[in-house]
Amino acid sequence: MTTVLLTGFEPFGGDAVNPSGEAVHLVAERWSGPERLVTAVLPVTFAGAADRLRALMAEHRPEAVIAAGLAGGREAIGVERVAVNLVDARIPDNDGAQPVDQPSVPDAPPARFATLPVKEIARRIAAAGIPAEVSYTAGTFVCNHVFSTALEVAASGTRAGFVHVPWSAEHAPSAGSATLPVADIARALEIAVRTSLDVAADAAVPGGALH
Ligand code: PCA
Repeated sequence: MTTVLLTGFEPFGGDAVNPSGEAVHLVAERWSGPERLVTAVLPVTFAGAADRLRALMAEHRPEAVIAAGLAGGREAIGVERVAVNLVDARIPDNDGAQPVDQPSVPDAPPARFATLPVKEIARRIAAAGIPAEVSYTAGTFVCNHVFSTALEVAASGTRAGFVHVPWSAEHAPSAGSATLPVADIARALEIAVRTSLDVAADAAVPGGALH
């Protein structure tokens, strides 16, 4: 049976909740197949997150892997295209570790591209009325580290990618923060999963960023 792995993250950086983890729970609750969906919430630690992802991929051998995380301040769902092979932590992780200027995956290329149909995923999420865009940086913190790891492990054929989500409306850090309802975040992740399973080639439409 086809298996897809969807992960979110625990809270970090002083936030009480992480909408990526909450949304992953919602997706799991209402998943009706026919594929098998495996979900997990990863620790926001350099030492733990990548190991956990590697273990999950080894155990479940998914055809597709989508990791999701919070990008507080963003206004749209960001379907990440580029994983840079760099760890440079601007804040400590949940272990208190703050590694600087290290490769995410030793002896791997400087960057890798997501192997999901990123433009089509963003297009379908936007068509569902949820703001979405292709993003060209997943940062250099734990999310990018997990994204790089997923692409390293998936080099053998699994499709893999990363989706950054805004703060949830239910747990906005302050009035005026850019947010989305957690139900919309969950819907966006569902669309990302469905599109990754159903669409082999990405939409050949102009994208990119001017700056
Ligand atoms: N966001 C952080 C780490 C965990 C998360 O949800 C990031 O973007 O790296």
